[in-house]
Order: sequence, then structure tokens, then C-alpha cells
Amino acid sequence: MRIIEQARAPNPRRVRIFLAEKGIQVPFQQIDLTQLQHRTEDYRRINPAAQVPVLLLDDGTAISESVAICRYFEELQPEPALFGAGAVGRAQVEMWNRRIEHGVYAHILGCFRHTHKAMAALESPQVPAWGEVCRSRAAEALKPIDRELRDSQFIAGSALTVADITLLVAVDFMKPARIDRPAGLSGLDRWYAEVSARPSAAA
Ligand SMILES: N[C@@H](CCC(=O)N[C@@H](CS)C(=O)NCC(=O)O)C(=O)O
Repeated sequence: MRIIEQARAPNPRRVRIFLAEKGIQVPFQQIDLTQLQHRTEDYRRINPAAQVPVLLLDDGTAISESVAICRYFEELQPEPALFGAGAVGRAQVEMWNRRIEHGVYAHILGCFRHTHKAMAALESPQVPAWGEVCRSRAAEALKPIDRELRDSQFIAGSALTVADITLLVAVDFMKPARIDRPAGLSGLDRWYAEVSARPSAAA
């Protein structure tokens, strides 16, 4: 088993943090996205979307999509339960993870991909005006997240879950995307300080 990734990229980091929280070690194989090593025919046979990360099992099965990879490891090792516990708990984790992926993270990635010169080769055409729309939507989207985190230790309740991991990676990726974190988000700031201090955040 191995995970194909690029260490600097945000989606592979979601999987690395997840594995660190579980205490699971998996070998990693690095590929270079700037050299378009993920757009070869061989790589597209593994992942037709031409993206990282991909989990390659020993029998040749390839699992792409960060959340699908995380779910695989949750099945192998259920504790700690990072996808929630019980019908309501699991649904709430799914709800928050999707809200964050589609409502926050996607805007941050959109801003980065459409405004950063390092993305010119991968995101063609780059549409800077769309990147600027994403920049303001990302900042706005953090406000309801902040409100939730004023009352809740983690985004989906009292335990860290995959939804917190998605949010941490999204918030950290605001830096390369050059999106300012709005001032006065005390719930988000408190949560960020706590989650960033966990050893897994360095993964
Ligand atoms: N939904 C996918 C997204 C994966 C993704 O977008 N990966 C980026 C790196 S963070 C990538 O491989 N980009 C390659 C490209 O844009 O050509 C997941 O969660 O794994």
C-alpha cells in the first residue's frame, strides 16, 4: 500500500492529518504536479481526474478523493471515530464536511488557482476576476463557521472530526491564496489555535 501525493498540496495534507490523528503510518510516493507528472496516460489510468492524493492498495486497487481515502482508513481502524458516532453524529460530520468543502474550501482554492502565477500551467484559462470573487466569498463564508465555533469546541460537536481537518487545511491555505482572515472571528480564532497546536497539524 502507498499514497501518491505532492507534499505541498492541500488535499494530500487532509489525508496526512487524518492518518496522524489515527496513528496510522502509510508510505508516501511524491510526484511533481509542476512537472505535470499527474497528467500522463499512466497516471490517468490510476486516477482519471488527474489529481492527488491516490491510495494504491497492494492488489492494485486505486482509491482517489481525499474523503474516500479517509473513509477507507476509518473502516480499517474505527477509533478515534473521525467521521462521527451514531446516526445523528455521522450525519452532522458529513453535513459540516460538505458545507466546508463546498462553501469555504472551494472558494479558497478558486482564489488560489485563478490568481496565483504558480497555478498558470495547471488552471488554464486562469480567470483572475473569478479568483477575486472567490476571495471575497471565502472571507464571507467563514462568518457562519465562526458563529458555530463560538458555541462548539469543534465544528461538529465536542470531538475533532474530518470536518475540522478540512477546515484547518482550508484556513491554512488562505495564506498562499493571499486571503486575509477577517478580524473579529473569535470562535474561529480560538478553534484555529487549538487545532493547529495538535501534533497532527504538522503532518
Ligand atoms: N476532490 C479531490 C481534489 C483533489 C485535488 O484537487 N488535488 C489537487 C492537489 S491539492 C490536484 O491534484 N491538482 C492537480 C491539477 O490541478 O492539475 C480530493 O479531495 O482528493
